[in-house]
Amino acid sequence: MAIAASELILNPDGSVYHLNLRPEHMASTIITVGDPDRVDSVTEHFDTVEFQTRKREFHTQTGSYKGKRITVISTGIGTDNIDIVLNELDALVNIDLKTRTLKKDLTTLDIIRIGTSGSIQKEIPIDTFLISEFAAGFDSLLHFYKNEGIQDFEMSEALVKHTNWSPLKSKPYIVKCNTDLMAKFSSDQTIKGFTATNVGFYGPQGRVLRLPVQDESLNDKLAHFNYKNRFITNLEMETAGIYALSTLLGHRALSMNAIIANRATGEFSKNPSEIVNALISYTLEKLVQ
Ligand code: R1P
Repeated sequence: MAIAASELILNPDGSVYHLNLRPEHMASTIITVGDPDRVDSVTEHFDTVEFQTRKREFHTQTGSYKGKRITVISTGIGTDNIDIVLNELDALVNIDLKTRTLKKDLTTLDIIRIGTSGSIQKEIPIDTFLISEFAAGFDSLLHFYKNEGIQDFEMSEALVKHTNWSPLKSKPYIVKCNTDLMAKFSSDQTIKGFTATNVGFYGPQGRVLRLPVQDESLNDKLAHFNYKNRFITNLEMETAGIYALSTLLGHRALSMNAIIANRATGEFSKNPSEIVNALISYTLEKLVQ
């Protein structure tokens, strides 16, 4: 059955609605970044850039690094954008856009996020590389999809109990990275982490400017959550959504975080772009090894 024009929206040139991409524009290895300007910071290392486009917060360039074809795309901030990016990237490879029908042979994408993040553990200093082994989504994205078998319900229950999680907030979902990618990108330069993906930057992450928060000890409780010796290490705003939808769609995903802040000590990196650029170089090298 063909997918209706209202459900899979295409632009007049045949590209997908938000990303402005046609299938020939994308590689099967994707790097996602939050900041649209970070796309250039990645592709400045490339041998060639064959294509680029930009619409809203979605800036895309495809090119090659040491002979490997890679697409770099910005997602903007938040898992609401991840819903758009993951579904449209998947449609580009797994739906025939002419007939609007699912392809018989599905393509698996490798999706690597290069993001910035704040540590909530004193022991995880600023200017380190952290790979998210697990992610806890405090947004509700996964709850909108049928998702049997991909969440760790037991760990989620333990987190709800430990934090006395308000039932007015959506229940955290806990998902995992692709372990083959984690092995490929890990080294003595990286630490393995458990990332909390939050729905906002200020109140949801415990930053108080003028507005008091519902639970002012949430970050502290998160930092002390210990589930079978797993500790929540850092906060950001996309990883859980990427892991959740990649797993549901059959893609492989990994989130690499440049730790630019330490919320426990109050420190912020003196040169955040240096650590982000170092993580970009590290990730690109690992991709071609
Ligand atoms: C907040 O400043 C943004 O920075 C982090 C958060 O996840 C959020 O998107 O990641 P990026 O630097 O990749 O955008």
